Amino acid sequence: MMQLKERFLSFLEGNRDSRFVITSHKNLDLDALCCCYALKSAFPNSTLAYPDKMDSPAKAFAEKLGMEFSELGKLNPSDYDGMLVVDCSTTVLLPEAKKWKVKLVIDHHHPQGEGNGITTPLLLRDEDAPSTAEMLAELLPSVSPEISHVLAVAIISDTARFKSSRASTFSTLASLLEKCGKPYAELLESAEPELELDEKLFVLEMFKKMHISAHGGYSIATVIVPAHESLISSSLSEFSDVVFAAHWNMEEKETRVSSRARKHVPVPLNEVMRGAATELGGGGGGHPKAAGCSSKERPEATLEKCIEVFVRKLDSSQ
Ligand SMILES: [Mn+2]
Repeated sequence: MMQLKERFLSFLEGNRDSRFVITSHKNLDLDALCCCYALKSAFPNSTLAYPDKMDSPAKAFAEKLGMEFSELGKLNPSDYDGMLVVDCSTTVLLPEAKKWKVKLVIDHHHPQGEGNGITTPLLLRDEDAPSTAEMLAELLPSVSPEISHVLAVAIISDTARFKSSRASTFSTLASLLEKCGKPYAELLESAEPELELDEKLFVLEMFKKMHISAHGGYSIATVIVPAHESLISSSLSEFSDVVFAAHWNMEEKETRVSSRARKHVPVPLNEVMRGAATELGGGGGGHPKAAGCSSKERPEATLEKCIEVFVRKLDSSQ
């Protein structure tokens, strides 16, 4: 981490006043949103942008703090000194990066597939960091009370309330909490806002549509959903050991899968997603307990493949 910090600080020294666009992956989550915002504190002339949309916790928090984000597609690369990317290092989740000169990438995800990496002269990656926010708390030379607030919310959210954490997650969070002076309960409400009634009803409807199986002592739930596949997979994984939720994306003519595993499941889902995607002509990756993939096959065939790859990897691990 020390070496990453030196590289970050020397980049900062030469580029502090530059006009960058700071952005992250599609469907901005809290870690992505908050890291963009926190990074701008070090590059104050920069513009914040999102590639397509924000998920609902990110949207609510951006509104609460009055964060201003532009639509990335409406910005012209020639008006800026380049792009900085946080919480993402793959063009699968940020295709626009190909049109920009990306000067810096800060990410905690495992690289996703051959040839999909965002091209940049400075890649700061820490795969052991449970959130990019934890990396930024360490990298930034100074962190104001407001930025402490923002990074703390991102850490609580991206660790799924500390399901993925390490010792420094707690010490970093403790110091951020002290600096921002906010009660933990308020940060938790921002990190995990209560769902709207229609969202809750939608999740409950999807429970009725799921298929249930078991293999090697683990329950597997699969479901085809009309939207919100990551909300559904994380909701179902409150109970099922493994979940695959698939959604057919009409525009892209592809299936998107969101998968989750409970903490005792020995097979890393990012490997399952990468394996399934490779066999189905798509991209895949993520984290061991939360991953996703795209596929050119229909949802039914894609889910079958996900289960097949999971079972194969489970059998070879047992
Ligand atoms: Mn993240």
